[in-house]
Amino acid sequence: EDPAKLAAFEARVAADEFIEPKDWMPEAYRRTLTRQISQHAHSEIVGMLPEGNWIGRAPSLRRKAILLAKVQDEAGHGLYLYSAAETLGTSRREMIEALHSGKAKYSTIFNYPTLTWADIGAIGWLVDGAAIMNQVPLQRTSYGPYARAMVRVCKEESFHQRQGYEIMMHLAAGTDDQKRMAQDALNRWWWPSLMMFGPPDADSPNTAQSMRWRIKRDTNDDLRQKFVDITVPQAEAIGLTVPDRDLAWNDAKGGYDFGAVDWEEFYAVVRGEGPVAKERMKARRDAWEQNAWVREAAAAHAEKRARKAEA
Ligand code: FAQ
Repeated sequence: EDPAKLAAFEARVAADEFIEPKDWMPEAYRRTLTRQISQHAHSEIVGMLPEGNWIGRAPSLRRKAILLAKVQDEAGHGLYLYSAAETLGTSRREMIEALHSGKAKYSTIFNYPTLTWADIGAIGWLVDGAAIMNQVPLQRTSYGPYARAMVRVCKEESFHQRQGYEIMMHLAAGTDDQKRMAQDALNRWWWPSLMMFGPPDADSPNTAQSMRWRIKRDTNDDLRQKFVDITVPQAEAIGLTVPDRDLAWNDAKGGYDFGAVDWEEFYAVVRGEGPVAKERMKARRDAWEQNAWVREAAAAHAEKRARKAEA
C-alpha cells in the first residue's frame, strides 16, 4: 500500500473526518469494517427471533402492537446496516451466505431462549440498553455510512430500552409471581448482557487497531463498566437484585466493582454452542429458502420495469 496514501488517510481519521465509500482506504480497514458492520447487521436480524417468539403470546393488544413495532424496527436496522456494509464492496447475498454457512458471527446474546413474558422486558431493558451503550459512540465512528446509520438506530433503540424497562417495572410492582418472573429474567439475562461488549480488552484482538482507526470509540471493558454503572441503580429502583454477589460501589473509581464474567461460556457461545444456536440458524435458513419466491418476484418485476423504461 502506498505510504503517502496511508499517511493522508490516517491524518483524516485523526482529524475526525468521515471516510466515505469512494475514498481511498487501507484494505485492512475495509475488511474489519465489513466484518463489524455485517456482524452487527446479522445480529439485528437474528435478534428478531427471540422476541418474535412472543408476538403471538403478548399479554394484551397494546403490548402486542408495541412488540410488533419493535421487532420490525430491528429488521429496519438490519437493512440500514447491510446497505452500509455493501458500500464497502461486499454484496448482501455474500454476507447472508456467510451467516448461513456459520462463517460470519452474530451477537452471542441471541443464542439464549425467551422462556417467559418477563424475558421480553429483560431484553428491551438490558439487551437494547447494552446495544445503545455500544452504539451511541458509533455515531462518531470514522466510516460515514456506518455513523449515519447509527443515528436513527440509536433513537429507536432508546424507545426499545424504555419499553423493556416499563414491562419490568410493571411486573416488579405486580403479584408475587410476577415479581419472581421479573427477577428470574434478570438472573438469566444479566451475565449474557455483559458478554455482549466482547472479550476483556486484554484478550480482544481487534480493539487496538479499531481504536486507532476510530472504528471503535471506546474499548469493550469501558463500555461494559458504563453499562453496569447505569443499570444497577435501575434494578434497585424497581426492587430487583442484580445476580452478582461481588457487586459493590467503589468510591475511589466512581463506579461499581463487579464479579468475573464466565468467559468460557462466552467463547462456547461464539463457537456456536449456545443453548438455542441451532434453532436460530435453522429459522434463518428456513426463512431464506421459504421466501425465495419473494426475491424472484422482486427481481422479475424490476426487470420488467427496466424493459418498459427502455422501450
Ligand atoms: N458475540 O476483538 P474483539 C443488537 C467476536 S446489538 C459474538 O473484541 P471487535 C440490537 C468478534 O467479532 C448486538 N461475537 O472484536 C438488538 C471477534 O471475532 P472476529 C450487535 C463476538 O469487533 C437488540 C472476536 O470475538 N451489536 O443487535 C462478541 O473489536 C435487541 C474478538 O472480539 C454490534 O454488533 C459477541 N458478543 O469488538 C437487536 C455492535 N463479542 O470477528 C434485536 C457493533 C466479540 O474477529 C433485539 N460491534 N465477538 O472473528 C462492535 O461494537 C464490536 O464488533 C464488538 C466486538 C464490541 C461486538
